[in-house]
Amino acid sequence: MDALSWQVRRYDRITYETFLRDHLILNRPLILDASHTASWSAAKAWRIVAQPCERLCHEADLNALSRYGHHVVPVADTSTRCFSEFERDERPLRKVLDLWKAGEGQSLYVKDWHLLDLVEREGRKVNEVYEVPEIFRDDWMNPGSRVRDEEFAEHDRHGTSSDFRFCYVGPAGTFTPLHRDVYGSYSWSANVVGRKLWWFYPPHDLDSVKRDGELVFDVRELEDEGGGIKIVQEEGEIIFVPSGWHHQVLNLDFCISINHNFASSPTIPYLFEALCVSQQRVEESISDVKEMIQQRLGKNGPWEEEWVEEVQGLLERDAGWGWSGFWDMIWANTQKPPAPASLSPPRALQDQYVLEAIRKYRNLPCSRFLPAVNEVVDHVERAIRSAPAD
Ligand SMILES: O=C(O)CCC(=O)C(=O)O
Repeated sequence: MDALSWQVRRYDRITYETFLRDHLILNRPLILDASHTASWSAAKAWRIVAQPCERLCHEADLNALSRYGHHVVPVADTSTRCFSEFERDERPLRKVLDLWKAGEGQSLYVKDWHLLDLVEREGRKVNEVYEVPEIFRDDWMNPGSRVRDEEFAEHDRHGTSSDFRFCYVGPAGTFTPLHRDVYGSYSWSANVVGRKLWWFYPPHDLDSVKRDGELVFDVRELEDEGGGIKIVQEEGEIIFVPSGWHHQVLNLDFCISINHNFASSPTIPYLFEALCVSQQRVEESISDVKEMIQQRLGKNGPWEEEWVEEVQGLLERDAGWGWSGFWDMIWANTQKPPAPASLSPPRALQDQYVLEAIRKYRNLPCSRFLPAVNEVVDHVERAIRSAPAD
């Protein structure tokens, strides 16, 4: 095993307090052992005992996945690179399963399949697949059944409750290139079948995985693989990926995994920072539009309002959300916490994260031109300040 792999602690049991203190707040990875998924329905339904085998190992039961054969899923061809990703298309899962059963399609990787959302839309419950481990229940990005709640839907005009719960299925050798997760979120990933090899690179230490100033696609192209933390995730284990950590993942066996991107109050500074970076990129990419608006309305005229609106619109399309979605998410989750107090940060700490984000947001020049967003921010602040102390 790699010399640095000790940096990823493995737990057979962990309390929420330890998870919060040593991993959420310090932003460090961890692994939960296979006992955390042993009772999942998928752990029983999707595995066949393989033989002969030196260790206890399983093969994927592709027939069990056939019940989802009608789901149209994203499929990456990991033998064909396309810019910073692989070539992708969408097809009914049935077609990919048929290829695999015939021993073909060994480079195809079903990625970002919204299995759990589709199961819910079909009127069933996600417990036919899994159960979210307790320490990950304070999840501000996947509000689950609250999406159907009218009050939440009112605060969901900008797609903040899009689904970030995925299933990944692919043969040995398929892989996910070097990347970090969307929005500055955390993620967790559970191997239901098979083992994966992970390479981790902490934030702010990425020179070793760059070539000509650009991040490499596949760290295996580099001498010493960029010196990252390399760790094997065994079948049944769950890995926690901290915010902003780059990672690459290789399927060592035929793998089926469940992955969530998630956020909670300790993620707010990372989400905030990531949104500022995305906004700056959008502003730079359409600086010509800014000049056009300024010419039309005059540099001393009311150009900023139109410019900010333009930037927020593009940000929502490009990055998936803007300030409106960010504050809607905070409002919704502070009003209706997704997890009980025992599985969430203490109220005072959560308030501290939110109030700091309010302070920073109000210092952004764009915030002067977003009256509807500011109304939500004012609501959030008022709710915190008027709440009785615990
Ligand atoms: O399992 C994979 O191929 C990728 C998983 C991943 O990158 C993640 O969960 O963040």
